Amino acid sequence: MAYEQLIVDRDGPVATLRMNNPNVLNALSRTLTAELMDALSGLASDAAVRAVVLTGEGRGFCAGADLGALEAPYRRGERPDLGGFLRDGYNRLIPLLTDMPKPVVAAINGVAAGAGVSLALACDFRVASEASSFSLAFVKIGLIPDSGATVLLPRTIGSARSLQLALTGDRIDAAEALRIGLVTMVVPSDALASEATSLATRLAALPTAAMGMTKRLFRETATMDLRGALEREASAQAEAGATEDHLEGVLAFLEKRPPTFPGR
Ligand code: LHQ
Repeated sequence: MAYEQLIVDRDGPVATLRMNNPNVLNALSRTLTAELMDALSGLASDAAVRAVVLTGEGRGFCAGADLGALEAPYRRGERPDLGGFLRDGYNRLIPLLTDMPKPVVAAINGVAAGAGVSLALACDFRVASEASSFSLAFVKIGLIPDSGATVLLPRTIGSARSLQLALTGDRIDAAEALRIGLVTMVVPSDALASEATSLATRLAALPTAAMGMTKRLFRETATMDLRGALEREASAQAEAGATEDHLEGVLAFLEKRPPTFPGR
């Protein structure tokens, strides 16, 4: 399907989504938000896709909410309901990434600000280019971190550093993002696409069903006590144990050959 502000590429089992609103550093317009939701919903149910890459065109990854859209109503003296805006938009978008039943790699090509940081946090892997930077810019316009940032950021880098970034809105560079664990890999800008694709390609050959269940377990057990988590693990392991991937993994090990996982 052709989109206005999103490019979708398929290379075998890897799908790459490129946000394409570069004049505003891929700020999340209503169009881009709707297109991301449509594309991610399709990829979630497409068994032929076994890993997803999310990146941006131009020098931005994503500058967060499209503030241009607020200009007309604010100048007219209107105050749109931002809670409703979130519930209709980003609150539906973010779970499409976190709950994607296959791995999602953020290839952070440039600046990520506001909800753009949240988008990156909702992905499973964050590979950043040396040109990337990060700002929880919400506070600079009198807002609170949204789109899951209040949960996903402290879960990723701890609450003290999260609060510092959230309260100051300070922009940090790729090296600092790596140091504090906000991203897991920093590569030269011209190597970003190939590094992210090769990671996604490697992930796409692994047991997809077990990875989807692992993501689900990490989400569910985050708020559980140990005994509850042990029980959830047991029922998920029963599901994983019934997959073709599990059978192939065990047989390949016993036969001393590399496994070929069908992804189910
Ligand atoms: C933009 C944007 C942008 C429109 C750059 N929108 N045009 C918010 C509101 C409502 C409901 C609920 O949720 C939220 C969640 C949020 O995401 S709040 C946070 C929103 N984002 C921001 O506040 C970030 C605003 N942008 C910036 O602070 C800077 O642009 C950053 C730090 C991202 C990049 O700085 P520079 O590298 O110096 O680039 P620039 O500022 O020159 O931007 C380039 C162009 O992109 C420029 O347009 P122009 O026509 O002058 O070339 C900007 O106006 C436009 N742009 N972000 N979010």
